[in-house]
Formats: sequence, structure tokens, C-alpha cells
Amino acid sequence: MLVIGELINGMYKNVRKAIKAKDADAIKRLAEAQAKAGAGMLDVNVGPASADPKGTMEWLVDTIQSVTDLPLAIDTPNLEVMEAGLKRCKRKPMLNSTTGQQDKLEAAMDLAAKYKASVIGLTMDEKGIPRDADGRNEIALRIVAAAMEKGVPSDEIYIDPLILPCNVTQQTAGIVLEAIRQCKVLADPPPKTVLGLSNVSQGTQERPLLNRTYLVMALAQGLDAAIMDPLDDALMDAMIAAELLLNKHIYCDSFLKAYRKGG
Ligand code: THG
Repeated sequence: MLVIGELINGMYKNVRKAIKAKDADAIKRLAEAQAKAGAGMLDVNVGPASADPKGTMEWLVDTIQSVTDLPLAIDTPNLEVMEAGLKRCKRKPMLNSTTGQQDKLEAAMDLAAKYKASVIGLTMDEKGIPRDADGRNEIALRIVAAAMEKGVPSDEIYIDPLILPCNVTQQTAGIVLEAIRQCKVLADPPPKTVLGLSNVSQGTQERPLLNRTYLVMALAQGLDAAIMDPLDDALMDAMIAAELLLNKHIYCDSFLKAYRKGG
């Protein structure tokens, strides 16, 4: 599966501080550490409180690309900030994200087509997040249809069925698993699926345990990608073991080591 490193996000205090102080080294260290730990892509989010979100996005993208070749997921709901980030990407970017709201959806797909970006589609619209898996996939279908209309291939769409903190809404974890499973029949080739994994444990006491348990459950339903913490070794081990048991890698006794070496 695709590991999208989540650590360069203005939601985090250390990143907020680095942005304010234009501390490029701090951002570079976060990029390098995530790359070394096995991330295949890095999420870039300026955070909710940025004074100059466009300039900050450009600075983050440039800073990260000065130390790693990993592709970037530009994480913002603001399409102007989005385009500023996409424009700077040296490698195929990911647009994170659009909702199913029609006007926004079309503008986001135009951008994706222009920059040849893959796209995360959140299963929510002007009415909010549907309560069940069917409602989520109705929106997912609209997102895939909009993509195809603009010439964005269906397998470059990553549907995000929006996992929420389990201490706020405990039934959502099961609903999201069902949505991941169902999503595969929406198009041929099927869209991919992604989760913002850490959301599931926000505000709880056992965050790493909940994160890795849920990742394994979601992988068993066919999850393709997760925005997650690649520096959490137990989480990465759980992912590798789950993929082994799903027959995605060939078994050897030292499978953790072999996977990490790219074997
Ligand atoms: N879907 C998509 N994109 C997303 C999300 C999603 N991007 C943002 C987020 N959700 C995924 N990334 C994070 C990053 C951090 C945390 C959760 C998800 C997190 N942060 C600590 C907290 O809130 O407790 C910050 C505290 C600190 O300063 O350390 O948990 O769902 N497409």
C-alpha cells in the first residue's frame, strides 16, 4: 500500500513553529525521516492558522523537494493554495482533496487534469458526511464520474470514506470498512481508497494501538493508501505483516527487514 507521511502539517506544533520561523532545516528533517522510514509520498498541509497559506505552501513544497524525490500530496481545501502547491511540484502530485460538492468538484478535476495529478475525493458534500456506506459511495460515484468527464482516469482517484474519532462516533469505523469494500465496484478500473488513519484515534488514550489495529482491518478490506505516521515502527510492522498475510509479498523469515530494504 501507499504510505503518505502525515508529519508535515501545520496542525502539529513543531511544524507551526518551523513555518513561523522559516526554519527550513526542521522541515527537511521531517521529510528525510519520513522518506527513510518508508513513506512513498508526503502530505503537505500549511495548517488552519497560516497567515499566508499560498506563500507557505510554496515554501514547504520547495523545501521538501530540496531533500527528497518523493511525490507530494498537496493537502488544502483552498483551490488557490492547491494550485500554488501543484505548480511547484517536480513529480506527479496528488490533489488532497475535493469533496463531492458539484462546483468545487469540477474545478478540482480541472486542476487535476492540468497538472496530471491524482485526486483524493472525500465522501462528503454540501449536506455533510452521509451516515452509512451506501451514502458515502453515492458521493464517490459522483466524484469518479466527474473525473472521467475531465479525462482523469478512474484509478487515479483515491476515495476517502472519512474515518472519524472512535470516541466520538464509534459505529463509523465499521461503516468505513464497508465503504472501502463497496468502492471497488464503482468503475473499471476501480478507484483506489485512502484514509487519514490518525483521525480514528484523535482524543483517545491508546492512539498507536487503535491506529495499527484499524490499519490492518482496513487493509483486509482492500485499502490502497493511508495518510499516517511512518515513524511509528509498530504501525509500519503491522502494515507489512498484514500485506504479507494478504499475499502481497513473498514470505521469508526476515520479512520485516526484507520489506524495509525494498526486497
Ligand atoms: N483525509 C485526507 N486528508 C487528511 C485527513 C483525512 N489530512 C489531514 C488529516 N486527515 C490527516 N493527517 C493528520 C495529521 C495529524 C493528526 C491527525 C491526522 C493528529 N495530530 C495531532 C492531534 O490532533 O492530536 C496533533 C497534536 C500535536 O501537535 O502533536 O492526530 O482524513 N484526505
